[in-house]
Amino acid sequence: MKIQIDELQKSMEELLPKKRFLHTEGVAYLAASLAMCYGESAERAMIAGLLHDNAKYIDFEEAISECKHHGLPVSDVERRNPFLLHGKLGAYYANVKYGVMDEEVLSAITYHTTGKPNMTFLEKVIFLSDYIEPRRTQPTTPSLEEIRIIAFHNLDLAVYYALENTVRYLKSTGREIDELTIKTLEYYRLKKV
Ligand code: DGI
Ligand code: FE
Ligand code: FE
Repeated sequence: MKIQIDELQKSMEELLPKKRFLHTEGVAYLAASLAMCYGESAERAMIAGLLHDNAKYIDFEEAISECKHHGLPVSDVERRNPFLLHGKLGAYYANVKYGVMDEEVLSAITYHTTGKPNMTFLEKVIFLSDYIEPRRTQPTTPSLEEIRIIAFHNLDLAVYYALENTVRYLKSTGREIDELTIKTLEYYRLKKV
């Protein structure tokens, strides 16, 4: 089955609150631009971008029970921070509700919040586009403007800066950090030197 981007876009517009839909579109177009910049498939990037937050508004109890129901593992950290589940549950829905069969697209959705070591091109592009899409405004070091420029020259370095900022922010607010987030940061820190 051929995925129709226009239809996905319409589905997400109906499913998501306005602000989240605008973020979703921003991620999709930015991911497509990065794919073009690096000579990769803009279509896959659009599909992954459009679907990456499709499970964001499932309530937490339902997300946990949906995961259990469909055989998706829920770690202790995820049970305590159930919003972390919207990646893997979103990938599951991308497959069963929206007909996505492409494993790389599904994996990019699964890991878009924590990242993971040694990501594929598409995994990196979705992880990063989520962080630097034009509507994001959070203060970062280097600044978001700088990370945006770096993204079009050195994807791994931009991923590292995005993660470093996320972990710094999570530590400053005393939030629990998933092991995968830490492992990803360590992986890209070592890659940088
Ligand atoms: O869904 P979005 O808001 O577009 O973006 P996202 O899926 O990347 O989620 C962003 C939030 O996820 C951000 O506030 C940082 C947080 N996050 C990323 N890794 C971890 C984490 N939060 C916790 N508690 N632990 C993590 O390891
Ligand atoms: Fe998300
Ligand atoms: Fe997002």
